[in-house]
Order: sequence, then structure tokens, then C-alpha cells
Amino acid sequence: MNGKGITIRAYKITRCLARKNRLLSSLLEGVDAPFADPAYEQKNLSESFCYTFLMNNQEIARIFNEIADLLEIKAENPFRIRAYRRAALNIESLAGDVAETPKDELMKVPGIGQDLAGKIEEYVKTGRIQAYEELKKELPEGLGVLLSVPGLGPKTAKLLSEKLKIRNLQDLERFASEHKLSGLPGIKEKTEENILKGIGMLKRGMERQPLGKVLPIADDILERLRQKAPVRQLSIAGSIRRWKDTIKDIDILAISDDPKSVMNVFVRLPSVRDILMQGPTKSSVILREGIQVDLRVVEEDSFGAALAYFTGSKSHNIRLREMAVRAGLKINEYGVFREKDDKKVGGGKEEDIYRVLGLPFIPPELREDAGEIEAALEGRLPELVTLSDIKGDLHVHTKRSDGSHDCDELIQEAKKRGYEYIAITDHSKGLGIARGLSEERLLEERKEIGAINKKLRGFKLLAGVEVDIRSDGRLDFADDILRQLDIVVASIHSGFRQGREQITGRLVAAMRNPYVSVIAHPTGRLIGERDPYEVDMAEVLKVAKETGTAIEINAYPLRLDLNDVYAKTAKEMGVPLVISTDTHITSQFNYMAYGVSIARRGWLEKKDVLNTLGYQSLMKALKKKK
Ligand code: DGT
Ligand code: CA
Ligand code: ZN
Repeated sequence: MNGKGITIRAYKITRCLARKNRLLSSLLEGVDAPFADPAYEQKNLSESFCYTFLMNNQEIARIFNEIADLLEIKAENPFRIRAYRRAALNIESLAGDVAETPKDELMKVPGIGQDLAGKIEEYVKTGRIQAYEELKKELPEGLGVLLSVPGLGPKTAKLLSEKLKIRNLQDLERFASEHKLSGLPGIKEKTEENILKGIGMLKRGMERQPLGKVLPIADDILERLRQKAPVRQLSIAGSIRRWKDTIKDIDILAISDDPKSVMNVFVRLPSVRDILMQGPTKSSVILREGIQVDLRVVEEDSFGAALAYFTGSKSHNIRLREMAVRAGLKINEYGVFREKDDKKVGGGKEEDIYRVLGLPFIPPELREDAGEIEAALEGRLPELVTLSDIKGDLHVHTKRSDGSHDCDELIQEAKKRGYEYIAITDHSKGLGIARGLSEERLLEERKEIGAINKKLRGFKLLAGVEVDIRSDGRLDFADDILRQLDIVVASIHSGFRQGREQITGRLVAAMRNPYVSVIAHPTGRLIGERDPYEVDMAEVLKVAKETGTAIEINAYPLRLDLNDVYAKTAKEMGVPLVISTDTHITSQFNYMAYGVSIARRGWLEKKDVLNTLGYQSLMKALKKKK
């Protein structure tokens, strides 16, 4: 490890601590919100968790990616193009806000040199990057819009712009649906279909955004309200509190003796673009990012009832209200009332709602009317896995492939999170763009890991690989290589558009290999960017059970697959599961919280998740298959 690494980490820790007590820690620890269920408290986290997807970082990453696209259209130096893309990737997942990071610190981030650090500085100071503005002027108008369509690359965008003078989405949609694109060089009917799919995804993406993007924005608003508005209590509600993977809008509840002032602060927050309505008990605004935020100020003795009501889900609440009616009670957002004389019997605390119905507290992640009420009635609610149950991360990349750190740096960060082990799973040779490892480089890494393990105390590295399942269904490495490893994670990175049988067949074949331990990101989706591939998940889970192959819940906020619904099915079938972050830069270890939230929404308990096991038991579990 070098001095450089230490400075970056020291910086990140400071940032993390500064961000303590914020939304996520309150969501996880019950600091502000009255969470009664002790299993719900995911301690440990506030120390290590800090946010990614920070707004400035995201915007700069977007601009850098667009610069890369524009440079590509101009056929400029491929190294420069790659530099922009690499910098974008790393900025996106940086722990600290770039706006608050000094230039010399920025330059220690992998991929950022003098030139790009200067551009970031310029953006922070002036809100724009001159070179980017000029680049846009040089190229036809509307190219940026075309490039924002998922799956539409620079080459096609340029072609459509030049040959058909397409300048906006409406035109693109019309041309594609009238088959006026096919016939252009390189464009087939399939391309038209994909463009239409991309437009659909773009439109849907405007309606619902990934949790990983919205949560930090909500956190920022709560923090500003806490600092500037006279609030006694604040809580997030709605789908964010339930940790749904995508979010329509942000719902916030507050208690205050001076609601008017609270609302005045709220509608004037710097990130507010439009005010939809402003009243003493409810105000709604639209943020710069296009996301709506509703803030409600409620009475103290109604706070619990309002929290339950606005946390939802709607279908969960409907069930509760039906139960209440049968018990001669009435539940609404103000409290619980006796039907016969309207006497209020609860509502200050959220537990009241469940207590009056004779139910234990139901964690927000379960409130989807997916059997949780029956389970609560019968006393068989799951004891949900928590972040502090996680003992290690089984999907981690180093800079040998497309990660940004060496093993030592990863170990230090993993230890900070209280882990006992991590698995090094670099890409295999077939994945050229990710600098996938050849057999020789993999075995070299295996040797290095052996040497490091000899020196380590109380921590272990697992020697692994993320072996590519090729388009033809074969694995990238032969068995005599795979059998030398502690863990083999197999996944699909190509041939996403193959048919259902073919893709299912590839995954099944991988699982039938005795050395494959885990199937990673099993549906290939990228929320808002790429739909899942066609796959028969029931068949995949059946074979996973049969062969003893684990299925991954990938915690990367745009992946989050297996999703909650399939995670629950997998648990019921007895399929072993792992929760992994697919870390490429150390701040991404923090994504584990998102993975755990999916697991919780899938009813998983500690015993259902392999990486809650200590090192010895984990190794035993991994060997069982072979
Ligand atoms: P989303 O779509 O990500 O915003 O999901 P939610 O669950 O946050 O939905 P939202 O924002 O429409 O409403 C927040 C909560 O408020 C919802 O989970 C339940 C409650 N709620 C909203 N509208 C109604 C309604 O018409 N009837 C009932 N019973 N509850 C409602
Ligand atoms: Ca909502
Ligand atoms: Zn990976």
C-alpha cells in the first residue's frame, strides 16, 4: 500500500463521519423513526456507510460520458475517449462530493489527471465545462438527445442525425415505428425494435428512478430541513422507506410547532425547480432532477398513524383497514378510532397500528401484502437478515481486470466494514473490455492471494474468478483451472438478445459445472438502461437447488438482481443465496446496504444467505458442491 491510498481513505472516512445521522442511518438504526423491531436495526452501518450517486458527481459523470460519446462521433483519439469513460465510472461511485474535494485529492482518483481535475474544478466553480459546450456546438443539434436513448450508441446517433436529420425523440420514435431507419448502413429491423424499446425505457425511467439515485437526494433534503427548518421530528415514508428498487416520488413527514416556516424553508431549497403547491400541512415541489417531493406536517399524536399510512404500500394498508373494521375500529392517517364512539385509541406511534390489531410490528420492507399479514397473525414473520450479519463480500474486482485497487487496499476497506473475508473475482479472458485475465494471469493472482493469506491475521482472501459464460454456453476457462479456485462466480456479459431457451440453457450448463459456485447478476438488467434478458428463472432456480449452486443478489443499485420477488421464491425452494456488491472501487462496498434491502424484501433470514457464515463454515459450504 502506498501513501496515496491512505490519503484518499482518510478523506473518505472524514466524509463518512460527516454524513452520519442522515437518512440512511436513521432508516437503518431507527434514530428518528420509531422502529420497534430490533431485528430491523442494522447497526454497524452508520460508521461505514456514506453515499454514492451524489448529485454533482452524477452530473459530472454524465457530462464526461457524453464528452466521450461526442469525441467518439468525431473519431478522436480512443485513449482520450477511454479516459473520459473511466473517469466517469469512478466519479459516479466516489464516496465524497467532488465539489468538496480539493484538486490534488481528485487527481488521486484512478482515471483523473491534471486535465480532467481542471474540468471538474471548472464545473464546480462555474456550473459548466467550456470544452463540453464547444464540443456540443461543433456537432449537430439534438445529438445529445439521441445519445440519451439506452442502447443507441454514438455511431448510430451520428448516422441518424446526418442522414435523416433526426433532432428529437418524437421524430426518432416515428421513424423507427414506420421502419424508416432500416436500410441505412448497419441498421436492421431488430435495431429499430431496440431503439423503440430504448425510447420506452427512457420514458419509463422518467417516471420511476433507481433507489440508489433517489435515496441520497432524499437524504440531502432531510438533512437541509433538519438544519434550517423548525422540525421536531422528520421521517421518510413511501416506497423509499420500504426500499423498493425504483421510486416514483419522495414522501416526507414532519412534526413541527411552526409548520408555516417549515414549508417556507422547504419550497425554497436550492434543489427545487417548481412549486406545485404550498399549504400549512402539505407542500409539493419538483426538484431539478425532475423528482417530486411531498412534505406533510402532522400532529404529534398522529405521527405514527401518518407514518404507517404514507409508508404504504397501499395494498398493505387496505388489508389493515379491513381487519380494523372487523374489530370495530377505524384506521386512517390521523390515528386509530373506536367505531362506536370515535374515541382515539392510538396513532402517536407506528406500533399502535399493529398493536390494536393484535399484530407484531411488520418491518416496512415486508409491507406489500405478499403474505406478511398472514405470517404476522400466525407468528411466523421472518427474522430478517441485517447488514451486520454480513461477514464478507464474494464478488470483488481488482485492478488486474477492471477494478481500481490492489488486494491490500481492498482488504483494508473490507476490514473497516467488519468483514472476515472477501473473494477476489476478476473477469476472465473473454471480457476484453474489462481486461479479463488469461489463465496465466489468473494463476499468478491465485499465487499472490496465497502469499497474502499467509501474512493475514483474522482475515482471508478467497481466490476466485468471475468466469464469463460465453454466447455459445461454454465457460471461459477449463475445469482444470476452475478447480484450483476457492470460489467460481459465473455470469453472462454477452448475447443478451438471445432467446429464452438459449439463455436459460447457458445458465443451466454453467450450474451443472461442478466448480461453479455462484451465478452472478442472474438477469442482466440495468435499471433504466437495459431490460433483463429473456430467462426462465423458475428453471434456473430449480437447477440451482438440484446442483447446490448459489444465486447472487447483486447489490449494485442499477442491478439489484435477483430481485425481491425471485429472492423469496429462491428461499422457499431452498436455493442458497449470496449478497455481493461487485465492487470495482472501494466505496462500492457500501452498496451492500442495497443488496441487504432486497434480501429483506425477499423475506431472507440470516440462515438463507451464505456470506453471513464465518470463513470456515463458508469454505465448507462452498466445497459441498464439488
Ligand atoms: P411510489 O410509486 O414509488 O411513489 O410508491 P409509494 O408507495 O411511495 O406510493 P405513493 O407515493 O403514491 O403513496 C405513498 C403512500 O401513501 C402509499 O404507499 C400508501 C399511501 N397512499 C397514497 N395514496 C393512497 C390512497 O389513495 N389510498 C390509500 N389507502 N393509501 C394511499
Ligand atoms: Ca412515493
Ligand atoms: Zn463483476
